[in-house]
Amino acid sequence: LWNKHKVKKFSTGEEFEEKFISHVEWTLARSLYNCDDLAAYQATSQSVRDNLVIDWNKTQQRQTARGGKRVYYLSLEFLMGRALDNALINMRTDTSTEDVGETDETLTKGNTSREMIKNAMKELGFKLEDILEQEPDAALGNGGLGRLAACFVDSLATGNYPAWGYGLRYQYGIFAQKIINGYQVETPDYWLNFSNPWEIERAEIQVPINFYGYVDRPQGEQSTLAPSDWIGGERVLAMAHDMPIPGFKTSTVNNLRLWNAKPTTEFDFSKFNNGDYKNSVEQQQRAESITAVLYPNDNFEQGKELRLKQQYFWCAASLHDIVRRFKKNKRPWSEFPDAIAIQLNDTHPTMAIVELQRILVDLEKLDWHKAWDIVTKTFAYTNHTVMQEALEKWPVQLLGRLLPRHMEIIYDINWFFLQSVEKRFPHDMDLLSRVSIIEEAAGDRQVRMAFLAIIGSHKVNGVAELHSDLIKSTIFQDFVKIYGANKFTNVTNGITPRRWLKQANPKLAQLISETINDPNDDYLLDMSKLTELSKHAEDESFQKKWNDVKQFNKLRLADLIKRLNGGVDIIDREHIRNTLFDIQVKRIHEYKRQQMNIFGVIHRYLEMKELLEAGSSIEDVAEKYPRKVSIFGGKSAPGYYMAKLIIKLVNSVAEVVNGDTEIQDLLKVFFIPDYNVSKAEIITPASDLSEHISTAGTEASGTSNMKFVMNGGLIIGTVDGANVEITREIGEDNIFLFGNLSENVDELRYNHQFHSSALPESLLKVMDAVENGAFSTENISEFKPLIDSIKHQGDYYLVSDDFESYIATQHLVDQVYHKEKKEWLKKSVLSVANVGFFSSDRCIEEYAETIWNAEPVKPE
Ligand code: 26W
Repeated sequence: LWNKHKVKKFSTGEEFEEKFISHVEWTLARSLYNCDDLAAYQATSQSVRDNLVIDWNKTQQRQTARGGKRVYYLSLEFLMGRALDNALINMRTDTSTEDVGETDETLTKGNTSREMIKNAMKELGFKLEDILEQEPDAALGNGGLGRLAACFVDSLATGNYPAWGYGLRYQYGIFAQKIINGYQVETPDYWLNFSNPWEIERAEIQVPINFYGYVDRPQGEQSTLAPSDWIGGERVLAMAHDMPIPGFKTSTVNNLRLWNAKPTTEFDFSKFNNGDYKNSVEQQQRAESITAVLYPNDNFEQGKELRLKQQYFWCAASLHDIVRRFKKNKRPWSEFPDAIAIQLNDTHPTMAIVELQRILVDLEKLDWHKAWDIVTKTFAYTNHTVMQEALEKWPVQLLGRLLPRHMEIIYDINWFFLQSVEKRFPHDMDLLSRVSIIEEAAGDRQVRMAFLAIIGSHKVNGVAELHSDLIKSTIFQDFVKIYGANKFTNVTNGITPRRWLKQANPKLAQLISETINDPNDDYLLDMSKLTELSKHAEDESFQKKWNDVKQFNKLRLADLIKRLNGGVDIIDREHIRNTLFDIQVKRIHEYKRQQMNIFGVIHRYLEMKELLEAGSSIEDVAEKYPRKVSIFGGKSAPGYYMAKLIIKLVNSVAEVVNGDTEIQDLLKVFFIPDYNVSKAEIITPASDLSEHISTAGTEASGTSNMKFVMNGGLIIGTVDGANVEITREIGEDNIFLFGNLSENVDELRYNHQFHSSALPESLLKVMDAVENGAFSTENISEFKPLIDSIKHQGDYYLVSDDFESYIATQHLVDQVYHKEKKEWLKKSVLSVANVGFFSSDRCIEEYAETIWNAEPVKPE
């Protein structure tokens, strides 16, 4: 009977329209007469979701039936952005005849399912572009780490890997950034305001999670290694919400499971007896606070109890879910690591290691050592930062109170680990205290989560070659000595070309598919096909088309900037072809050195003014400082004073420069408020030049550098993170590198501390202007802390050491862009031609082969 009434996917425009209308009428309970763009977005998404759900169900059945190894990606952040356009691009409407009766030939082509829906929407009276704009970003992440997780789930589905993502369903994503009077102001991102058509609530999947309480052991049992009972003191429920993750050109639809905290319905007799009804309701409501809000820090650890609660809540729910699925197959526990690989996205999910050990020992009664063997074979850990202030540490006291049994287990893990170290390196007390999971600092003892993650994993990887080398020679040096170098490996980050090329830059995608004769967009699955473009790099008529696409995208960004600037246009559209768009968008952080960028802008402005004062004509000025728009964007952590000051300085400089009629539009500065994924899709394709200028050795990888290159933008950058491999792939002639190398950073810092070396003239000039209030609005010494950090506090990020080579390289950029346009365009084409390595598909394949040992499960 089930077969007779099989649900059907829509596969024609006609069928889509039918679906759409029924969702308007039934799901939304509206009529076509009062269906606005928002309702149309909802109904379209529901219709598309229906198709995905059919494939999603089949994918899960297939993956279960084939019984291969499953991969679980644990990430506290998934910065997904919008889902609808992505689904339209990835979705197959061309299922086999078995599914839909007849196949519509036209639907198998690259673009057509999106085109088909666009046309159908038009017939229904809607414009697809407007409908797409209705969707709020799913902004459940801070920056690079969260967006990486989002690119990974896309590539995992595209590569047909049986893989799920596990995360938290925050009610508030990363805050929305308002710029008021030049300052960042944070406002809550209540993204679930309208119902979210992309999530499927699994009310049947509820996992009880405990906190606090105490540990109990059978009478007479002294050893913490023995199965123990943890009697929790507070209990909440984790409820699953699933998001379908469609692969590109495959019917594989994977799952992203996000947990939501809910109160239990358990009855608290003590409260009842006290007659304290109101208090017991309040206690219940507290449960929901666990998944209320994403912590808005990037690369800075605060150590708040609620954050640890979030982490354990999520790890415990996910592990419970994974173990439940494993147990259905009744395989022996020893086969757990053959069935399951769990990847830890940074140290945030490290408690999953301890939780699995607890499940195996306390609940499943496995011998401690057998259990530990299973645990270490299951987990692998990715490190994303070497910055000390970002390394997670939890006070023993706090962890022991919140999770008493886990604290015991951590002590035992540490005990066995230190014993093994002692055996191999006898009498080295220094080594033991350096590698101990417990840091014995004066007063408060802390659990070092990165060390626990290393000890509990079989592989540890960094995210770019330089970074992976650095972690081996610095923060994890002792562990290389203990475990050998093979435990440590590199998987260079990547980005999904579906979103970051096809979706963000449809014009470029079209030009590419025409030029390399790939009408079905197969290059999006095999980016090595792009090398074909090299042939055309110097072809003038091709260069013109290439440049036209860039101009189109720059105009699109100019429109966005105008809108964000209250309708006031600051970009001279007539000269847009000869205006260099110089963009730096990423989280605001001292190590990323937005301050150096804005100092460079100030330097340029002062030089222009000086030339004018000395009697130069504006044409002469333009000769040396041709047209440029300097664009910034990014959020600061709410409590990060210096980063917020940098934002204020950028806005103050913008006000002065943009209002100065003497320089006649030769230089403009704009800070894009509320930088997010959907804005990045407009911004990235529009860059001529983007800035990736972190102090060498501080940016683990960077991924926006890859996005800009994939869109034909050139890079000005330091020899840091993935910039190194970008240079290797696209050729050193096609990137503007500058600055000191990471191997010299320690010495330079040392010099700043102990010798007061003279700062470069160019930088002094800039700092003088800032100090003299040239850009101050409120009080003259407003920006003093930014100057002091360089002049008097050791210039930790080495702005003064790199400034001159930065300015010189910017000058070179101007010359090539304005005087050697053909050269510029050639570099741009060659960049795209050789960017293939940075597809997250390559990256996922490396994880699968070298870390997970997992195989794709392809649909028939
Ligand atoms: C606990 C506070 C906290 C929050 C987030 C510490 C650390 C983080 C992240 C690990 C920071 C982060 O996003 N790192 C970035 O990860 C990207 C993806 O690998 C890299 O491209 C960036 O270089 C790195 O800064």
